[in-house]
Amino acid sequence: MRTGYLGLGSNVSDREEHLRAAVRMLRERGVEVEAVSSAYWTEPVGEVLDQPDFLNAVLRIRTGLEPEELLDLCKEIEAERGRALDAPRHSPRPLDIDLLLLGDLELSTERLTLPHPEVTGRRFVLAPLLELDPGLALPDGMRLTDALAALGPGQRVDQAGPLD
Ligand code: PH2
Ligand code: MG
Ligand code: MG
Repeated sequence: MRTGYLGLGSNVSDREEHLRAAVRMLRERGVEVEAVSSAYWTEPVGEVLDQPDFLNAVLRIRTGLEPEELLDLCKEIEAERGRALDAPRHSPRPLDIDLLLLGDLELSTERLTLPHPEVTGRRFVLAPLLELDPGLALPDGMRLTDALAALGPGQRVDQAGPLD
């Protein structure tokens, strides 16, 4: 069993319901969801800025699944919430589930990189991660409070309400 962290995001239709459904569906499929962060309203970051605001959250999980098995499960749940597999990268989506960290694994395959390469640069990931675990560090020792402090201005993130 490993402890891991999943990032949830939605910027289509009833965002809160998509995030709640992700928690429910992960639990139904045997992933132990130990902790759920608040939901956060966040402005789009990355390649496509002209799209609706996201609702983001982070989960702390316990699972015996191997990384690619967990990835498959996340993709399956995304698809069940109506995410089109052939949609262009970074287009608006009902549900995105990203593997952020899984134990102290560091790996890079064609499908998956752990830790998620964008963890340290995204306020919409760091804020909910640090809400759950203020002392959290990456396997290489990088403290996430330091990563957050190093971010420049921008990337609006507003804590909304609890998800569970
Ligand atoms: N996800 C992206 C790209 N940009 N921006 C915000 N605020 N939240 C996201 O979840 C997000 C994003 C790609 O998955
Ligand atoms: Mg993502
Ligand atoms: Mg994703």
